[in-house]
Order: sequence, then structure tokens, then C-alpha cells
Amino acid sequence: MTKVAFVADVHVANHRRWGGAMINGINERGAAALASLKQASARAAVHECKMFVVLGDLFDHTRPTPQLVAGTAAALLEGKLYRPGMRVIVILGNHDAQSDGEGDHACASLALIDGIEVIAHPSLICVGDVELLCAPYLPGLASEWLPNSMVVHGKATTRIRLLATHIGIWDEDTPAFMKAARDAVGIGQLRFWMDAADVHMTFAGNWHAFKRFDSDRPIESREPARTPVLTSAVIPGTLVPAGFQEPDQHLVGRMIMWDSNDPNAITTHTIEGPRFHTLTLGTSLNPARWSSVPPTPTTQRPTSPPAGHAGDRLATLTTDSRSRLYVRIRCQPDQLVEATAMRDNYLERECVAFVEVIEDDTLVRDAAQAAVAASQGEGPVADYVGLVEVAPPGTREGVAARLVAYRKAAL
Ligand SMILES: [Mn+2]
Repeated sequence: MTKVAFVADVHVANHRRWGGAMINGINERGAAALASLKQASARAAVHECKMFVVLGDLFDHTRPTPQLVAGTAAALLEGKLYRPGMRVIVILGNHDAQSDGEGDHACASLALIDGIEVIAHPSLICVGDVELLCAPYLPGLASEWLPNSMVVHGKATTRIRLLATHIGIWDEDTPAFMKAARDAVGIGQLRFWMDAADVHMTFAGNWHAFKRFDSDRPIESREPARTPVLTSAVIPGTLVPAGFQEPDQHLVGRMIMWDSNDPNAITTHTIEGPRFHTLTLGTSLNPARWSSVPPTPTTQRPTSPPAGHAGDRLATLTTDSRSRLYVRIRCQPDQLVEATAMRDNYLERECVAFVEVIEDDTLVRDAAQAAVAASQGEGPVADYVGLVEVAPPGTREGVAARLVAYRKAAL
């Protein structure tokens, strides 16, 4: 059996907003990201994974400070303390790459550290009965570079081949403006390339919300007895969300594991860390989903708790990264008093780092800015309006008109 753990989009940085105290060159936001990464590496080792794979955007930008690089290296290597044979593999993402020149990326110095493999070129890594086909991010159209990166290695042998890459993957439910991204491909197209390159399952960093693409179409398998493929591609989502602009906070902070013993299944593991929740007046966070708050018991713990040192250490790491909940309360202008009371209530909880009350019109402005950034025409704006939450109901047309006006003003 060969188990592999995947995380994506860690975006390690000393994020300035709500950055907190800087200690030895790392602020609170940076420390929170490193704590989550460390916890993930440890948990992968405890689950006896043979590979711990970062699917791109390990760093948020191309010039991480030496302190952040050192902290990142230590976090990546945490799991090797009790599972020295676990391979740590880092694939480059778009945020890591300064240019496509040799070594011109944020992970250049990490590549010099014993035990960390930085993958900057398409390559094949064989471990046990698994072949990991690595296709790091390249500039330009993913629909051009991805198939090129996939075909160079010919057909898989008797091993099961997995693809690890950094692309968006869309299906019919994806908003139009995301489908148009240069670094995204359609799931149908991807499945076609996967068949041609003999890839069993794809794991992709880049987009920040967890998503799995299931297939009811059996793929012809090498072993006649094998069950039909159930999952063909997985987006783990961001390991450490960076702000309120991130997708649904229940679709982030996950590590995905795959096991060659059960090659059509994946398991997801919650990794504690910062979370950003936007609430409306009168609603509250569902404690069961409020994963950042102690002492919520988690069902995602290892099924057989590791004995001794490793178990104690993992428990400490989990507590360390259970930091920081950021809450935003959205209200109408005439509800400010009520919203402020709700804010004060949240501020009393020690794990809540930040609470802000925003009037509803801010939502429209944020939506307008996102639409401006994401779209080049009124069609995508209309698609976007179809997706955003609009209150009161029945005002979509009005909001669409305002979005178009804001867009014109912003151009
Ligand atoms: Mn990213």
C-alpha cells in the first residue's frame, strides 16, 4: 500500500492585515500559516503516508523573507521527525514563480534543503506502487502546457499513476468568469488527457475551495476486477485561507489522502487554522463547523492514535494552530446598534481575533469590484449576479444595473 497526502495553496507570508505582533521576523498571520502546515505534515506522517505533496502556492509571493523560508522548511519537515522515509514534495504554483527562468521562484532556497524536493519541471516520481506525475505551473494557457507536461513520460507501467498539478478545473456549475481563466481547464478535457497519459486521479492546487469531480463513467482499467472510477479529480482547496474574499470557509483547511489499497476513494482531514466568516444579523456560527474553536472534538483525528512522542506532539501542534477566528457581520444601515451588540458578544470570545460590522452596501461594492476584476463584459456580470446573495429578494436586476455602473466608473 502507498498512501499520499496532498495540501495546496498555503500562501505562507507575513500578511499585513490583522498581522499582529512580529516575533523573530514572523507575525501572527505568518505563524498561523506555518502552524497549519506543520500540523498537516505531522498528520500525514502519523497516517503513514509515503509522500507529503504541496500542490503549489506554498508561498504567497516570490520574495519570502529568510525567516519565513526557514519556518516553512521546518514545518514541511515536521513529519519526517517520526517518519523519516516520508518524501516531502513541493510543486511550484503561480504565486511561487517570478518567471519561467531556471531557479527564479520563491522555493529556490528550499530546494537546497535535504529532504525537500522542489519540482519546477514536469517529472515523474515513483514510490511503491504509485507514480506521481508532477506538472508544476507554467505561464500561458493551461490547455496548452498541461497536456504537454503530461505526455512526456509515456504510459504507466504496472503502477497507478496520479497527476499533481496547479490548475483550475471547471465543470458546468462553475461561474463563467472562472471558466475563462487562462490557468483553468474543463473536467471533460482533463479526463481526455488523463486517459491518454494513463492517469488514474488528478490532484490540483490553484483554486481555493475544495471540490471533487466524480465520474459515473467507468474508465477501462488494467485489472478487470477493479471497480469503476468514482473520483477522477480533486481540488483540495486552500490549506490556510487568507481573508474574507476566500470561498466558503467550510471548503478550506483540508488535507486530502489517497491510498493505493483503495484507489478510487479519497479521505479528507481538517487542519486547524484561521477562518474568516461573514454573518448576517441574527445568525450565528454553527459550533459543529466552527473548527477553529477549542474544545470542539474532531472526528478527523487518526483512527488509531499514535503512541507516545508522535501523538503528544501532534496534539500540541493541533492546539497551536487552533488560532484566530475572523468574523464580519453584515447588516442594513438601520441595524447598526444590534449589529454592534452582536460584535461585542463575539469579541468576548478569546479565539476571535477580529470582528467588523459592515453595512449592506459594502457588499454591493465588494461584489462590483470582484465583477470588475473578473469580467470583461456584461454577460459575466449577469452570471456573477446570479450567484451572489442579494437582499431583499427580487432586486437582482437593480443590483445588476448598479454593478454595470460601478464597473464603468472603475474602468
Ligand atoms: Mn493560490
